[in-house]
Amino acid sequence: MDSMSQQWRLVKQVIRRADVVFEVLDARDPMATRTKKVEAYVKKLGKPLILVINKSDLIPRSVAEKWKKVLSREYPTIYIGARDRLGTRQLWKAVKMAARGKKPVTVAIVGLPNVGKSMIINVLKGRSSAGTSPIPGFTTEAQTVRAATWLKVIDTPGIVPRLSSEELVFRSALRPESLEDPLIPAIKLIEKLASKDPEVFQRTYGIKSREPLKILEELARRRGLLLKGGEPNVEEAARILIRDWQKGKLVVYFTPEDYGLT
Ligand SMILES: Nc1nc2c(ncn2[C@@H]2O[C@H](COP(=O)(O)OP(=O)(O)OP(=O)(O)O)[C@@H](O)[C@H]2O)c(=O)[nH]1
Ligand SMILES: [Mg+2]
Repeated sequence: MDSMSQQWRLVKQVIRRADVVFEVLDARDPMATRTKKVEAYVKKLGKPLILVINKSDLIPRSVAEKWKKVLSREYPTIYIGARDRLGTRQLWKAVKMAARGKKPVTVAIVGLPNVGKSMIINVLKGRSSAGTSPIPGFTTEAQTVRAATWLKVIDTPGIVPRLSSEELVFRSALRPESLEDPLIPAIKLIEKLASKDPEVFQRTYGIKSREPLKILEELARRRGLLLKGGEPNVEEAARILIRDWQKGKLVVYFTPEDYGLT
């Protein structure tokens, strides 16, 4: 059995133990970071599911509102910024609403790697109790935390969807070190980000070029990443760029309109 099905088995176990499931999404592209498999499983069990758009500090509030409106047609949806403790009240309200007066209540926190599940656990707990990291795949086991006398929350490892490495890189779900060839995924990422915001590399790195390979070459030169012959180490630059996207240093976001939703 590969590790992906092991993680999924573990997440399913946690969902079965929970009364309520919070599916955490990345505000920069909530649609792309949904896991339909999770949603279908929770639905099958007849348990309430709440969509929690996290990292909303990275997008304009108006866009967060639009996503909330669109996604609320399917599931109750809130947006928060767990790192900066934004929307903590909404989070607690959602817990209470979904619990429907049931006490004690157990909430499972699930979603892709790196969306901020462990950070949300810490918000509910009121202090750091789950380890967080910019490296996707950080949490490897389910961890139950008592956030209130009546509330248990369960942190889970990120679910890695079965997608190409390009698609996983775009979802910040893959460690760039694990890529044998980071170049193609990085180029695809540059193209995708530039298609939404052509200025992003100028803004973030001060690099004017709009050509993916040139951007990587320039990034490598500026970081002093040179190969023996003096050529820029574009592979290392590719890893840096992927990491900067994962860390939210490169800021580009997608809107419901990009999905034909209004
Ligand atoms: N900008 C921003 N970054 C956040 C927010 N919440 C979490 N992060 C960052 O996102 C990264 C991942 O956070 P975690 O809580 O470790 O994510 P996770 O979903 O538990 O990840 P795995 O354990 O790998 O599945 C960390 O570097 C956090 O600092 C947020 O609200 N805004
Ligand atoms: Mg985690």
